[in-house]
Amino acid sequence: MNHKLKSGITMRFRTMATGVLLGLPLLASAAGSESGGDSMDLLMTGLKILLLITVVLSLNILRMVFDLRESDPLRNINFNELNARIMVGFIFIGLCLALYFSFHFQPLYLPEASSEHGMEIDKMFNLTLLITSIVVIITHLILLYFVYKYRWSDSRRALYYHDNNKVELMWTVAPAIVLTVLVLDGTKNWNAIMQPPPENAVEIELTGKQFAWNIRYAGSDNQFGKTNFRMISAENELGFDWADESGKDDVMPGEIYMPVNKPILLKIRARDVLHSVYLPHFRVKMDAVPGMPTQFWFTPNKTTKEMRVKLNNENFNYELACTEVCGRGHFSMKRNVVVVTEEEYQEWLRKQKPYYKAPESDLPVQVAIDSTGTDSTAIPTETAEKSVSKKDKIAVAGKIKKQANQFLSLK
Ligand SMILES: [Cu+2]
Repeated sequence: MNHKLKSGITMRFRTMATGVLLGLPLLASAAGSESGGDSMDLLMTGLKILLLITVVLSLNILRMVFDLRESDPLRNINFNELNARIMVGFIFIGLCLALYFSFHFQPLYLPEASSEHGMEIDKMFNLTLLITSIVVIITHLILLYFVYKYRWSDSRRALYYHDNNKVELMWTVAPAIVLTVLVLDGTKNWNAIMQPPPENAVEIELTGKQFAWNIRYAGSDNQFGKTNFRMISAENELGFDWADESGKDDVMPGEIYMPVNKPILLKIRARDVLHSVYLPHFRVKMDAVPGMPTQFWFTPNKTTKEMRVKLNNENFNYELACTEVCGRGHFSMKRNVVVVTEEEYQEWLRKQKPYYKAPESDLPVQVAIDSTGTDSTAIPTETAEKSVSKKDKIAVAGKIKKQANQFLSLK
């Protein structure tokens, strides 16, 4: 029997068998994790394993038949040539698909930037994408060429080539320069975002909790009230310390309102676990860390109305999402964001009611005034008691006594 042919078949068979044997435990574990330990699923896993063993044994028999006949139906194929071509096709098609899909899925990329620094960040992203795309395409084309050109050949021996300092210097220095330019550009943008906000910034506090965002505005005094986590309760979401007067006008609306073209300072906190503030349209993303307040300032430059016209979508809304998987209800951590003109913002702010609710005893006595201007309902309790005459009291007592006797006689 042709020794070369036999060893060829054996090699192919061994590769196949190794693949199957490596795949078996993986398949079994995958089936196991899906089933959740059900006996029916266990049976199915067993059957799958049996099926695989049957396939392996059948292949083994097939190999023995080839050995006995001393023939290989695939003997006319030059696998070395075929592999080289498949490799070229694989990389080339992969590259084309990558390019195609990067354009095809463009509508799913980040939405158009609606903040000043957002536009700078987009420029940075696009520049990085352009440079890296060019590098990927060129290096892959070179890879394609060399893979094919230096495919295995009987007539060629590999050359021992240790190193080339010139080439190594080139491919170290060139990316270093490009990366330095990109990083410097990024640092410039980062510094612009991280510098202290302008004096006139509108402050909004966002507190993440499982699973909602608490939004707080400082109210008319422009000062957030003190909070203390020990005071958190169902009625006191943020743990306001009501001894601090500046907290009594703080408002906690269900939506975020922001005036356009004005710096907004987000003060970010978390009540329980890590959350993350994400305002994709404004290119804002900052973690909310329990016990460590963070902040981010930016300037929105398109109102919600403008965006609705621009996108031709009546229902468009900016949104705040949580982008740190913070637990089961993570998906529900969403809030509407509305960007309006300065006048509309002030009007909205005036309508907001403070979060503080005075305890019952602190409430001023509600007094109804009739048309004559005299107080018709306010009767001080002491006087009211006196106004019930002795005669009335005796009548009521008699009635109760009569009812009691009736009840007893029934028994
Ligand atoms: Cu969250």
